Amino acid sequence: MMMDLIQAQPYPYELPQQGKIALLIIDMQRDFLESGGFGEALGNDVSRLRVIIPTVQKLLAVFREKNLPVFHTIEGHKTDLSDCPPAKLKRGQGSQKIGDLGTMGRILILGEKGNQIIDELKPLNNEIIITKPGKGAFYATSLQEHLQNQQITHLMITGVTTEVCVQTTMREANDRGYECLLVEDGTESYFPFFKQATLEMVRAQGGIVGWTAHSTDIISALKGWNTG
Ligand code: C5J
Repeated sequence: MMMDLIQAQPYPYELPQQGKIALLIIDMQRDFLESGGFGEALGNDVSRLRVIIPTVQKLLAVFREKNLPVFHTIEGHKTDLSDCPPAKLKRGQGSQKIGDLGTMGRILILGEKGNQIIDELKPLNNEIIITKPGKGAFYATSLQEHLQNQQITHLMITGVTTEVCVQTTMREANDRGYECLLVEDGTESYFPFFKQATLEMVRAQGGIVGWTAHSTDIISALKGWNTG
């Protein structure tokens, strides 16, 4: 049987013959990509992350066109912060912390303006949004249950930031048996060195955490792929 492959590192990534592939878009929320949110409160230049928006839009369009599942995640906490461990609450040296009032509402709080996914990647009604209190998208969420219910075996991972929520999620997914592909130009960090290190780390040792690939190779393989 002919296998459908995506050019990837450390070697070609096989599209599933059985099972399904889903697109995971991690934390593309205003808190990290716009001024006045959590990213800026931690002292970062949030404009750095915006370069990946067109790439993620293109991938999203292909997944929608082919009727393949898409999951969005949002990092955020309940209004009373009961799901935020004191250690996380205390971290950071900026003047603003999680729960403080910023220019986009309370920082990193579910439902606030800053906590919404950016307009450019607005989820459709049939796309699941996973809200998460941690960095990994599996910790204290229903993601695993949704993936299992939909027989998803392969994950294409995008979003921010590469070395924090994206990498944590990819490692969690790898430990749960998913075949993970990190989209090189569909993820970004406030620190270029951290992004590069993460790409190299996950695909090292024969793909110890998974694969990495460029979006153009992914899109051309997906377009020619018969999903059955
Ligand atoms: C961070 C994230 N960096 N989405 N969150 O705190 O990577």
